[in-house]
Amino acid sequence: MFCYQCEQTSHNTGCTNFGVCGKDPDVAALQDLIVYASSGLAMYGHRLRKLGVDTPEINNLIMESLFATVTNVNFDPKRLAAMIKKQHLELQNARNTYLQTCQQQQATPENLGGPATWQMADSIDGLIEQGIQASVRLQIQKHGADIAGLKELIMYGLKGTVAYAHHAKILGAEDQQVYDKVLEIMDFLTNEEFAVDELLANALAVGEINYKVLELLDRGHIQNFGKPEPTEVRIHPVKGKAILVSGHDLKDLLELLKQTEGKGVNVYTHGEMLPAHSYPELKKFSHLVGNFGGAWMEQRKEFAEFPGSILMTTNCIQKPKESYQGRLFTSGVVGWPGVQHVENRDFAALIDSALALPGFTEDSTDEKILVGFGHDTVMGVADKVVEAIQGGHLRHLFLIGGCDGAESVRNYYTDFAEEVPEDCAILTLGCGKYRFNKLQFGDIGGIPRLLDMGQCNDAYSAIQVAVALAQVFKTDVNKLPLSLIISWFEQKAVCILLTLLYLGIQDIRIGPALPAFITPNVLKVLQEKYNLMGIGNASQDLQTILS
Ligand code: SF4
Ligand code: SF3
Repeated sequence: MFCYQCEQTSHNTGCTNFGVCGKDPDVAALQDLIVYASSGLAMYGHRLRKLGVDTPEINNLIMESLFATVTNVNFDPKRLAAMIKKQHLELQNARNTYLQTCQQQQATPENLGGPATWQMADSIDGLIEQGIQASVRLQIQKHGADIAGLKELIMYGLKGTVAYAHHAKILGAEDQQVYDKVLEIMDFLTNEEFAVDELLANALAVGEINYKVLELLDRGHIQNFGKPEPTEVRIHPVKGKAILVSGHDLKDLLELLKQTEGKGVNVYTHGEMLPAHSYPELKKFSHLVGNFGGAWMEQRKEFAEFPGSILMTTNCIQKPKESYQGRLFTSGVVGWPGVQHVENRDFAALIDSALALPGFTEDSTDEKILVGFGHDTVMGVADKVVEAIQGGHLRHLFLIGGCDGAESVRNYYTDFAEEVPEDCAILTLGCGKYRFNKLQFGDIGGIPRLLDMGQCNDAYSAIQVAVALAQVFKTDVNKLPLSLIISWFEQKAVCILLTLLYLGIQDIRIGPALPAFITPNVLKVLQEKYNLMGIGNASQDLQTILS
């Protein structure tokens, strides 16, 4: 196997024997084959769209299957193989539709090769062998590290984008332009030869389309759950039966809250579910009692300690410990072999499991943290923020956030947040916030110094606030007293980075390690164009920014 798509990749070069995430070589091969088959679907999909044919099945399948290959989403070979079968069937349909449409429109069909002609092997071993033939390693051998790395930058960005598009679609927010552009870019990646400029332009095109998707998702969240509002969230448990919900899918949470109403079970959020407490349509359920634990990489310890059943709705799942595997459930595209999977949001088995478990036997302290600073809330106090900046009371804003991960070097983000001077404020989002969101930051003239904007996708809110401030100050976002200190881990962070670059945002600090797929040559280009840089030492970086 060869995989270098996430930040924790082995030796920061690539996982070759076994994934640091727990992905074994067979699963890695199946995921590579899924990407390959998705490319074949995109080749036909893109051409069908040019001929005016709608391709909803292709779009849905690409979203679902690429999402399954995002880090820490689906490790279940059976579910992955079933997905591959679905892809193969759809590929045959797409091929037939393409040929028929060409005939009807008296157009000459293109003689497509590569993934468009893929014929599925008839055994799991055969699929694994086909996956090995689709490995990134062969791309590196064929095109060299720079070109292959840029191709993967685009593909990983697309994986993040379609994962967010999948979230948005669940909430009824879609845009045909997004699907068309995804097909077009994936088709482009099936070319035989590439120029660096052309690849960079496509990477920015992913950023552009992802910006649209983030907006769709923001709209979907607000339409379904109301506008996030500042809300205090309890971070210690209360006595009673308990269910813990992790991941990003707020629709799953809503349905679970409905199905648990009046059943005597308390629901807790974990990881990226924390922002749920700020949405009116979710917080209205009194049995959504609080948050338990921190970011994803704490789950093996925290899930073991949690005395109820647990639902993992999206990334990031880790190899379950035996102690809690039997009370862990997955939904959506998430999968782990042997873990019960919830279909169609029917949470009966999960609820029964929680009722049969002891739950918390006593109340803990009612310490709380504040969440819910989406763009509307922050814009609502924009005049105060502007006044504070103009009056010299608010010197600088730092966006510190993104993903979290297990490495101790990620303490950089805690150190940085702790050292931010008292006349500066912090915006945060994603699961990276758990590094410092339980610390006391106080306020500046009534504006909290730590503003939690939500999930990683709520980077959209941060961008909206930056754009609005730039308008007020009649300047460019890059000239605002605002710095971005981003922690990345998986491919959702890659598409957000591409969106920030597409928007022309400069001087971003990213870490803890730079992506292994960005080679020194490519990094040089990004440094020259955007002054993109790695993180260094927290105190020194802070000093440099403020001086
Ligand atoms: Fe390694 Fe990350 Fe790939 Fe897992 S997803 S195999 S940890 S690079
Ligand atoms: Fe976290 Fe996995 Fe990325 Fe949504 S839950 S930010 S790492």
